[in-house]
Amino acid sequence: MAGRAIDERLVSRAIVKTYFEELLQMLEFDVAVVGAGPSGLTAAYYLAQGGLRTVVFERRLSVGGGMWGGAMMFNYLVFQEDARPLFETMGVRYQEFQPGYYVAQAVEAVAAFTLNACRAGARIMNLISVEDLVLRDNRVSGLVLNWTAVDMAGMHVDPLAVHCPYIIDATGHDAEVVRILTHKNQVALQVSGGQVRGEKSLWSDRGEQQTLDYSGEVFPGLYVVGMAAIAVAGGHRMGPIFGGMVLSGKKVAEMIIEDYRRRRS
Ligand code: 48F
Repeated sequence: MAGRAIDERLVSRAIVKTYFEELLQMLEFDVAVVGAGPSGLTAAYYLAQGGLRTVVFERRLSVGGGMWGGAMMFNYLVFQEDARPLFETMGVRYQEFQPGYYVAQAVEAVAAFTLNACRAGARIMNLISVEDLVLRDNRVSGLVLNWTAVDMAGMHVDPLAVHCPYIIDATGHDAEVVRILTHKNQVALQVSGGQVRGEKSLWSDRGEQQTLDYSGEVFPGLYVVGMAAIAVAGGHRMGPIFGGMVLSGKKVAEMIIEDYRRRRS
């Protein structure tokens, strides 16, 4: 190639220096979103838009969670009227299939939600797994992180901890963060029964409404969105319709922004 010769040492230096300078800034921030599926990416977008320092931790190499595959690998997703403004905000193209039923390409939706979250200022850290929480004075106040590769290899390597006053469990069907909290600490959640109830079988209409209703704070500092909200409160799964997922992320982002501003005023 014409121009200066490429120095591979500079390529390495650019990556290492930029990553670790940023990581140092990220030891303390405002909101952690665990999981980069549709609900987590939406929450991250609105939180960052609202001016909160937001970091998304995603275990896998790829973001998007369960959004890529549509349903049974037919890679279209469906959303309903209430969610149409949100998909428009994200710039996702769609078609009306029947009045009130819209279809969009799953891959385009993942790309659009991801780009919007990044451009709004959220930092997405992939390949990092959340393995525990920081718990202080009956409030969740941080996360314990490790490389997913360490986890997969079963290596005995200690994790790192970061501090943040708000944490969102957007880990999907397993509600992993909430389960870690209750499993390790014998605490009661702010939901009926005080414990994770587990999701019920598919009922799309009811599940969509429950996704919104059950999204919120379940323990001081810990919020649930998307399928994690359904799993914690014992709602119905809804299948490949995504309106409830994204509206749930928006709802919780707005709750956190309001609480954050109230505490600082
Ligand atoms: O499963 P996922 O897409 O969650 P969601 O936002 O959306 C659910 C829908 O995709 C679909 C559905 C609705 O129609 O039923 O399933 O509720 O994304 C969850 C993400 O969290 C990551 C996981 O890899 C996935 O990308 N994740 C799970 N546990 C951890 C994690 C963890 N401990 N640390 C980091 N990331």
